[in-house]
Amino acid sequence: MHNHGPKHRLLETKQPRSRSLTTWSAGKTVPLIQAPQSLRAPRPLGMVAIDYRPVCGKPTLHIRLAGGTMRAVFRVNARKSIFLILIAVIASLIHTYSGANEAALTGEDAAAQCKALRTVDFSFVLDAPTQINESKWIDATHGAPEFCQVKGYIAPAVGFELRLPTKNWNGKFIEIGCGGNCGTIIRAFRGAGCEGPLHRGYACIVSDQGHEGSGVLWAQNNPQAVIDLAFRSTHVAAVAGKAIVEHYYSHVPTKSYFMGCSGGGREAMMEAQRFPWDFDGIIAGAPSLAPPRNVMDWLWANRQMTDRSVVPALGKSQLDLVHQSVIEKCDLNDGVKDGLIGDPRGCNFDPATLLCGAGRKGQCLTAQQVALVKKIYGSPMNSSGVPLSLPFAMKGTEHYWLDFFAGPATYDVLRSGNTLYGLSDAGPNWKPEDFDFDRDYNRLGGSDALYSARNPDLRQFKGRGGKLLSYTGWYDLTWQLRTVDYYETVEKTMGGRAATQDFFRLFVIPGMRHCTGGDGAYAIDYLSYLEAWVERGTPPDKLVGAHVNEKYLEAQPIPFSFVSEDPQENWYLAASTLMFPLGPEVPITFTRPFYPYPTETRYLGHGDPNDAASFGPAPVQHNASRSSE
Ligand SMILES: [Ca+2]
Repeated sequence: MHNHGPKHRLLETKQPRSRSLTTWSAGKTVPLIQAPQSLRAPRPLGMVAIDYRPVCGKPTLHIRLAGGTMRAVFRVNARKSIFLILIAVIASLIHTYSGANEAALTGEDAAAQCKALRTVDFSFVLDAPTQINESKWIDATHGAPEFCQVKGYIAPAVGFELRLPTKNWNGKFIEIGCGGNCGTIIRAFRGAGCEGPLHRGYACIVSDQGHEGSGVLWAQNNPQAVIDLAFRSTHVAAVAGKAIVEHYYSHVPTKSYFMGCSGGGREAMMEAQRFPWDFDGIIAGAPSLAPPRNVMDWLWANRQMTDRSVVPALGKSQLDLVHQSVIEKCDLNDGVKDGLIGDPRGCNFDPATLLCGAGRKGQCLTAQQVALVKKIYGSPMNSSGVPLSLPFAMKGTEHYWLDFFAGPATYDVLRSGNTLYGLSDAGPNWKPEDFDFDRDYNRLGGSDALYSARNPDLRQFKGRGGKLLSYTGWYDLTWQLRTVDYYETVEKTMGGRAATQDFFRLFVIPGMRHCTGGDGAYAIDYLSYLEAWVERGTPPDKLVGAHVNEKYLEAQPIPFSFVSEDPQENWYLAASTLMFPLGPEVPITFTRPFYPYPTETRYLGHGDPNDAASFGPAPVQHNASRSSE
């Protein structure tokens, strides 16, 4: 059972709008529901189709305009043909121009059509029968554009909100991913949600991925809801969203995008792998590619930090010591001493150098603490020392360990994460302490088949012209190595680096935490780079990121109930609310360029190290995979 209230009766009460097509099935003619134009074929604007075909034995010129809305047939000689073709092209351009005007709904028309959406029957949408419960006009406020707010659900229970701009509709559609276990629509509208794309003129949709509320109780005895979270909700929201967009504007979107991070990054990869025709361009941020293994990895670090105790085995002062020692050792691996390290896999810091004893003055680590730090840097292992997964925590992340591995929210995240993604039959009384590293890793395969998005065969997505931009941070502290591993596997599958980078590029940002924030230049306008790639054919050879001034972040309201005593955590939360492109009011501390993986960024040796212009691409050090799973 689950908690969705009265929104499930759609299919019993609604009738298909059109029965104009029929097909043969099981010995009788059955109705085939007429899908909206977007589901059948794109309606080209200003298309001219010209061909010669004999009619009654005479050569005849056929001219067809705008997907069949006009048709002309002429029996002519060659000279007249050229004249008529010119006329047809001009007519085509006029059609295109008038189409663009038609798309710009304004004033009372827009408001009335918005309100009327609530009564439109979308139950006919193929694979995504949709009910609109509410359509409301929202006036422009505080610099935000006016829009039509549409709320509803896709059968049986994928709740969504769609925002339809009016005066500034750019003709495009975007879906924004959710995060964590989802279950809410509101969260995805903040910061990197629909607000930014709406400013740019996008029609923007986000779903709750098929359930409401936090926790995991909704998943119990509810396989449909599990499937919706796993992969279906993202697809049907795209299908339903496009159908509503087409109805409202009388045009199919010219381009469609998906953008998400973390759980939303997983949705992004799932789309590229399973529904490659949904989107022209996809942004997959810090994708949670293998949730069952991710939660086991996290649990490993938690187990080392807490060892089933309420007092972490490593305190803030020890972790700060380790962090500072790592930076001292490896700061120059990007060519500049600035407190940031580049690729941490090349950092050979040994925590044993901090062991208390003769020759070590000041702060130090006990032998047990040294062993713990090494274990946290390493892969989860069983008691025989066999690695069970990829390493989790990279060097340079130590100052975040206390909050992330042993903080107040960690326990609940691990409990719900393992119950849902890892051990789906663990039951409501299961505790993270119960996970057995000698047994339970071998129970993850069932959930993996549902939730994981690691298929490296992206031929269909590439073949339809799709572009995939993925990113993660070296300080992500979750599954950055799995993202790198996936990218490297795609290169092997798709025929090498060039054959991959012409449609899929990964950027690994030094010093960036999960999705955003941290010590690096984490503020990056990914959507603008993707638009340039998809719409103008300009691939992202280089991204430029910014590090936003902490004082500015401190002054931003944090739209979460959780406020930490550690200012770094609050800066991180505030960073997730930044909108792109960054406005001129946002103060920048430094900027830095990033190149498609595996190319690293390196200081040129001269110039202001706070300026991206002082950096360039380092020669690729390694072509072979450094990680495997
Ligand atoms: Ca450095």
